[in-house]
Amino acid sequence: MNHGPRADSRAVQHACVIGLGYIGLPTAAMLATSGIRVTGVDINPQVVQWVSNGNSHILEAGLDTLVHAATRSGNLVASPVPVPADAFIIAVPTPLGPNEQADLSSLRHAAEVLVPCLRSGNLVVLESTVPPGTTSGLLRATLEQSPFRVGRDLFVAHCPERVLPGRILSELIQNDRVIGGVTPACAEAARALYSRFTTGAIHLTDATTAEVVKLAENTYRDVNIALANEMARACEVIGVDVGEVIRFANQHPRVSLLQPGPGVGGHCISVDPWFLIQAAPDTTHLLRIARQVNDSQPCMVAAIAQEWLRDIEAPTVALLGIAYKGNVDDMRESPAIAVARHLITAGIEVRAHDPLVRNAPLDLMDARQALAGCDLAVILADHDAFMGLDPDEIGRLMRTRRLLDTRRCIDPRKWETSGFVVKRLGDGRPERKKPAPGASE
Ligand code: SAJ
Repeated sequence: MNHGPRADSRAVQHACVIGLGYIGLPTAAMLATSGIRVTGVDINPQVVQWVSNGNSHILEAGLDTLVHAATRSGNLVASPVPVPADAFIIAVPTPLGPNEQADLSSLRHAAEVLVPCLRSGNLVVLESTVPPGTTSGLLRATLEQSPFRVGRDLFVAHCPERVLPGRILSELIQNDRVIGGVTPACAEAARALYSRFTTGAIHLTDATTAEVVKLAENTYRDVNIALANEMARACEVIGVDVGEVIRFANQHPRVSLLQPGPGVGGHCISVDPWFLIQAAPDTTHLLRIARQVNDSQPCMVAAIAQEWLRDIEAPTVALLGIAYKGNVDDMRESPAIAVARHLITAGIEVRAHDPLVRNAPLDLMDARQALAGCDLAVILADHDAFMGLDPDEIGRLMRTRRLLDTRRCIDPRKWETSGFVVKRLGDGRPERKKPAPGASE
């Protein structure tokens, strides 16, 4: 097999990172601080302006400092369009489109605009999560609109991002990476670039296998969370506490159950299983069911709240934490939106508070405003900031002292001591405890 030109790590002196989002910006800043000149590209002029000024538009531990250092050193510049470089990394959104099919329009656009910049010997790496066959299909075909042929003049590989929002910078360095090349030489070329900043092992394979590996990782979590959510429902019926069940089951050396919650949000876990279903619709029944279970959690949470508030006329609910999970400011696919929608449809007044989220499709209030006169507080995201909440103070603000903890993150005894009735998802209580004497309920 002719593997084309050989990969040479020293060849990459200038990289162009297309898409300065949750993955692209940290990757660009990391490459720049590893000594490579980087042009970060984004179609959003505000992002280009923001990064050019040395700022991160994403709330992520350590990222502001890294972006500042990268731009100040002169190694990171931002641009609205790609420029010729030795290597290109594509990290653009690949959301779900209509009918649960992948929307690859941003990827198509990114590949098309980099075609005029291509030169012989270039490396193009796709980091975005995509349906199987996209790297060797759509991406390769678009790049070959240039005079160059993949495997002969160009190196093309898929290196799926694996970092956890909230721990992006350390995981970018430490996590193992799977790199799939359109040819083996393509994978080698990408390895040479990633080994500039990765301390984890780099595993080489073909492009489609790497795509399926990424989808398998996130699908594993989706199915596991669906199992935890279904266990929580079963424990409610049986009358035992799912938290204790999971804790003890996980003592088994080969069991690792995840946690129940208000639903699965974020741009990955709730989306990626559909890319597998799209590729193999007749053999992915379990994946569909898991998606249904997780998608129905917000409705479950709203139903529990609604049922609990039946004895109160014109009740008001405060949603605490509307990000898709704890300690992030990210609202994408957040289950909080669906919980709010269900409650509003049921005629319940809904207020929302999140100490981290800046832009939300719900009106946000500060904690005191949101809780004043409320009948139920519902914790939807386990932000660290909520662990320090003072139940006495909150109890004085609320009309009725009820707390529904969908993340099982607070200590119920502390709140019960302050006169709260506390319900945790899957706690299997046959009936809610009566409030402590003297409580305002
Ligand atoms: N969730 C639960 N129960 C749990 C764990 C999570 O209900 O036990 C919920 C969360 O609250 C959230 C959703 O699931 O709404 C997803 O959260 P997550 O922390 O599992 O995942 P993400 O979307 O923040 O990041 C994931 C990570 N994938 C894996 O852990 C396999 C990350 O490594 C990936 O890089 C990222 O997706 C991605 O971009 O694919």
